[in-house]
Amino acid sequence: VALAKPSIAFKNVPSRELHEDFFRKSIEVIIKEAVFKSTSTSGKVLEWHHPHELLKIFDFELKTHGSTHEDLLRLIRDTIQYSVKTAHPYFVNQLFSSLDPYGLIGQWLTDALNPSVYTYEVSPVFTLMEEVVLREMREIVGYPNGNGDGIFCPGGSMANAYAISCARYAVNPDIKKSGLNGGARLVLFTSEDAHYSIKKMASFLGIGTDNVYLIKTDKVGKMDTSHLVEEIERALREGAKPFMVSATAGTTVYGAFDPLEKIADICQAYGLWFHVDAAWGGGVLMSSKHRHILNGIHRADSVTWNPHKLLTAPQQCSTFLLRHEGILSEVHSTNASYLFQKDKFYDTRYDIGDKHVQCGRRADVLKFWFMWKAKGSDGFERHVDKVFDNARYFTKVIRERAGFRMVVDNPEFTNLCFWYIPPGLRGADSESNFHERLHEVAPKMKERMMKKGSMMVTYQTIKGLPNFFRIVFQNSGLEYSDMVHLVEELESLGCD
Ligand code: ABU
Repeated sequence: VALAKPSIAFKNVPSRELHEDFFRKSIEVIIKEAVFKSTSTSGKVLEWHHPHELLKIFDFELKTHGSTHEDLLRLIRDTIQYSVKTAHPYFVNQLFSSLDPYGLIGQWLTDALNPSVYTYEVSPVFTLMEEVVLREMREIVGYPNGNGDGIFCPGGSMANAYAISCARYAVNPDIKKSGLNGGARLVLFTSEDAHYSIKKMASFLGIGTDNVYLIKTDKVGKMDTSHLVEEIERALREGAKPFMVSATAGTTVYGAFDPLEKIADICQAYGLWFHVDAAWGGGVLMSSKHRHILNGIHRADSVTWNPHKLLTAPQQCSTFLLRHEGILSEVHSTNASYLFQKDKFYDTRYDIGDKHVQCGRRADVLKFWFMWKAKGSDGFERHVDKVFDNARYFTKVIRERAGFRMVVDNPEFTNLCFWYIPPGLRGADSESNFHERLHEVAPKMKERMMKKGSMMVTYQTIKGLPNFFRIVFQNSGLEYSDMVHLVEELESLGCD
C-alpha cells in the first residue's frame, strides 16, 4: 500500500495495518450501503435537501488537520445517504441507471491500478484491451472485419467533438496548421432534436453555432431528409462549404432514430462526412431483434457509442469509432518527445495517446471489457431485449389507465414520453388555459416525488408542447411489477 511507504511516512500517517483496517471497513460500508441498500426497492431513491440545508447538515468544510478514520467512515456514510441512488430501480430519470456488479468491480480495479492510457509502457494491458474492444464494437457497427480506428473518450459530447474535428480535417487538412482563418465558411447539419453537444462542440472548435444548420424533425423526432437536402443546397448557394451531417440514433427526449440509409445516400451524393451520434442508441446493435432500427450505420464515417448508457457500464464509458484508419493521429498528434519517443525498444504504434486530445486518460475500457467477459455478447443481447420488452409493457399499462396520454404514440425505443392529466384536469381539454395548466403538472409532480424520494423521472417541453414526462428504461433488472409500481406512484403523486 503506497501510503505505508517511507516517502510519505509522516508521523501522523497510521501504519499499514490501520490502512488495511480502514480499507476493509470502507469497502464494507460501500458494499452494504451504496451497493445493496441503494439498489433495493425498500429504500428511497433520494433524501431531498435544498442546497442551503445540505450545506448545514453535511460536513463539506476542509480543515488544517486531517480527520480520523472514524470521521472518514462517517463521511462515507453521509455521502451515500445524501446522494441520489442512481442504481435504484425507480431512478428512471436519465439515459443511464442501474448498477452492474462486474462493471463496478472493473471500475474499482481500474482505480486501484490507476493507469493512464497513453503509452504501451505505462498501460500494456489496457492498450491491448482497448484495441480488442474497439475492434469488436466496429464489427458490430458493421465495418468490414472491424477495420478502422477508435478511442475511448471522456463522454459522448467529446466523442461528437472528435467527429467534427475529423470531418473538418477531411475537408481541409491545412486547418490543423493554419487554423480556420480565411477559409470557406464550414457548415454542418444535424436535426433540431439532436444532442446539444453538436452545437456546443461546433462553437468549441471554431465552427460557430450559426454554422450548425438545424434540420426539421417529423412528429416522432426523425430527421426530415428533404429539409436536409434543402439546407445543404442553401449552404451551397450562400457560398459556404457543407462538410458534415451528424445523424442521431436515439435522440435524448423521444429516443428517435434518424433514417440512416437515406442520410448516408445524401452524404455520399454531396461528399459530406457522415457521423452517427449513437451515444444512447448504439447498444441496440447488440440485439439481433432490434438492431434494424440502426440500418445504415455501417455506412457512417464515424460513430459515437456510449456503453455507459444502454449497456449499463459504469460512468463513464464512451467511444468514438471510425471506418478510417490513421485520421485520428493525423488530426491530433503533436509528437511530444517526452512521451511518444520513436526510438523506444518496442512497437511504438501501441503508444496510442497522441491520437487523443487529452494527455492523461482513465482506462474506461476495463469495466466494459470485464462486463463483456462476464455476460458475453448474448448477455448484452438479453439485456437489451428485456429493456425493450419492459418499455412495451409500460406503454401498454399506461394506455389502459385514465389520465395518461402518450406524446409519441408508438415509441421506437425505451424512452417513453407522456403527459399525466390529474383527475382535476380531466375533461378540461377544450378550456382555453388547458395547456398552461397541464404545463404546470409535471414540475409539481416532480417536486413531490423528489421530496418523497419515491422515484425520479424527468420532464421537459420541446417544440412548445406542455411539459411532459420522459421515462427511460435501461435497467434490465426491472420486472413488470416495477412498471405497475411506477405507474401507480405517478397516479398517487398526481392524485388531485
Ligand atoms: N447525454 C445526454 C444525457 C441526458 C439525459 O440523461 O437525459
